[in-house]
Amino acid sequence: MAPSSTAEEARQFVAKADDEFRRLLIASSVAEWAKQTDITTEHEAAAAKAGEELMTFITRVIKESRKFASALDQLDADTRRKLHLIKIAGQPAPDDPKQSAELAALATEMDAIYGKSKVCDAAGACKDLGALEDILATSRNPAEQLAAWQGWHDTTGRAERDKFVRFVELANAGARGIGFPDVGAMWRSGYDMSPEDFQAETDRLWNQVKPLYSQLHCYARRTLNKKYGDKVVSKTGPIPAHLLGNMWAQSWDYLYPDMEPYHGVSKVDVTPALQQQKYDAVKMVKAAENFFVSLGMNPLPDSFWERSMLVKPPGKEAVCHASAWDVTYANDLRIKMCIKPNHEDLVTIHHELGHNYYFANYYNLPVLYQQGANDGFHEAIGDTIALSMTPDYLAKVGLLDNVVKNDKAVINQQLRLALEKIAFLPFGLVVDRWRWDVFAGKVTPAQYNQHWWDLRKQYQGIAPAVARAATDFDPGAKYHVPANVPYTRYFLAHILQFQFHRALCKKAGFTGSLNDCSIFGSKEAGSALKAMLAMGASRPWPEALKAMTGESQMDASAILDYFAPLSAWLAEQNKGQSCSW
Ligand code: X8Z
Ligand code: ZN
Repeated sequence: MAPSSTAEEARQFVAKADDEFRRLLIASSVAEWAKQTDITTEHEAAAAKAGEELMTFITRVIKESRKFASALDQLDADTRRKLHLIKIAGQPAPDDPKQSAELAALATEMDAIYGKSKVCDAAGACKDLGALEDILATSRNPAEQLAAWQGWHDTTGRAERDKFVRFVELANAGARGIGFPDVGAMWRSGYDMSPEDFQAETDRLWNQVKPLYSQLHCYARRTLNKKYGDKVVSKTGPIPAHLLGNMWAQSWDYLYPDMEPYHGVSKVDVTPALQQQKYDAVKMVKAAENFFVSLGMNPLPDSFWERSMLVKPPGKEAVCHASAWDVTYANDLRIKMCIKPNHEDLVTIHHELGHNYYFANYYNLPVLYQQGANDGFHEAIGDTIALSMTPDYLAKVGLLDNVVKNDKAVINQQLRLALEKIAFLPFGLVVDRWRWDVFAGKVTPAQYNQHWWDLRKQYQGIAPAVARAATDFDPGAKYHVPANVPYTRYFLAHILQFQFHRALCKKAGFTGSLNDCSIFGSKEAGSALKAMLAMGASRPWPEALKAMTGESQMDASAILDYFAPLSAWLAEQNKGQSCSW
C-alpha cells in the first residue's frame, strides 16, 4: 500500500523540525558554553537571546504538530516517536513575546547569580561555594560548619527568591500554552508512560530502598550524637543539615572517617594517593578516559582537551557545577568543571565522561534522538563505570596499596559507598517533589521554604539548625533549582546504575558478589553498553533497558543485592534502637 499523503507530510514535517531544532540547539549551546565559562553581561544577553529563540521555535513546532494528532495511526513508528519527542523537547515560551523574553532573561540570570555567588565577611573577605564546601567536608567544629552552611543558604537563596517566583509563573504559562497543566506535569511526561504512572514508579522504587536508608540514617545519627552530644544532635529527631559533610546533605561520604566500622582495617579513600602522586585535573580525566577506552570506546577527541574547562579560569566568573557537553551535537565533547584533586571529584569525572560517551555513541542520530533513553539513563552511565572502581581496580592503577580482602574490609568499603549512594536517594526525590508541588500551585511563594523543609524532614530526616523564614529560599541554594534542571533523573540514576552494573558484570563473565566486580577491560561489557548508548532516545526506554539487561522495569533489587552485607551489619548495629525521626 502506498503511504498516505498525511504519512508523507508528517515524515517531512519531523525531518524539517529536526534540522531547524539542531540549528537552534547548537546556537543556544554555543552561547551557553560561552556564558557558563565566562559570566559577563554580554554573554548573558547572548545566551538569553539564543535561549528565547529556541523556546519560541519549540513552541511553534509543537503547536503545528497538532495537525497530525488525529492521524497518528497512519504514521510510521519513527515519525510517531519524533512527534512525541517534539512535545517534550524543552521549555516552551509563553504566547506573549514580552513574557517570553522575560522568561529567557530570568533563566540566564538565575544561573549566573548562582555561578557568581560568594559569602563575604565584615572585613570584605569572600568565600565561593568551593571554599564553603571544603569547610563542611573537613571541619568538625559545628559552629564553623553552621556558618558556612548558613552563609551560602542566606546569600544565594535570598538572591534567587523573587526571580524564581516569577520564573514559575512564566514557565507554567509556557507549559499551559502547549496543553500541559503545569511544568511539573510536562517533566513527568518524559518517561514513556503517563505522568501519574511515573510518579507511582518513583514511589515504588523509593519504598524498595527506604528501609536501608532508615538504617543508615539511624547509624549516622547515633555516631554524630556520640561525637557532638545531645545539644547538637538529638538521639531521636532529624539530623542537623550542616553536619553531614555536604552543603545539601545529599551525600555523606566525607563523614566516613567519623563512621569507619573497622578502624584501620582497610583504606577506601584515594585522596591521599592522588595528592601524593601529584594528580592534576588532566591526569584525573585521563585516568577516567582510560577506563572507557578499556571497554572498547574511542579515546576522547583532541578537541576535548583543547576546549574543555577543567579548572576554574583565573580572573573570570564561571559556573563551577560540573557538566558535560556536545556543544555542536557532532562529537564536540567537553566538560566544564573546577576539578579538585580528591576522591569525590575523581568519581564526578567518571560521571561526566559517562555523559560524553553517551554523546559519542549517538551523535550521528537525528537530534531529537540525541538524548538518553530517559534522563535517568544519561545520569547513570558514568556512575555505573565508577562502581567498577573496586579496591582491586584501584590497586591495579596504583591508587591503593595493600588491598585487604576480608569481611571487615567489605563492610568498610560498603559503608563509604552507602554514605555516597544510599544517603543520596531521598534527596534525589525531594528536589522535584518540592518543585512538582510548586509548579502545580499546591504551595504559595510564602510557603515555598517551609514546604522545602517539611519534605526534607519527611524524606531525609534532616532539619536546619537555625530558624528559617519565609523570606529565605533554601531550594535556591541548590544548583539545579536556579539552573532549572529536573532532578528526579538522579534518583532514577542511583537505582539504574546498580541494575546496569549487575547486567554488565554478567556480560563480563563475573560470578562473585556484585560489590567486588569491576568491568575494567571487558570488551563484552563494553559492546553491550555501547549498543544501548547508540540507541539514544530512538526507542522507549524499556526497550533500551531490555537490550542491555534483559529486564524492562526499573528495579531496586540490584542496589539492595549490592549492599546486602552492609544491610545485615547495620541491622545488627541498630538492634534495639528506635530508628525513626
Ligand atoms: O549535578 C550532578 C552532576 C552533573 S549532571 C555533577 N549531580 C547531582 C548533583 O550534584 O546534585 C550528580 C549527582 C547528583
Ligand atoms: Zn550528570
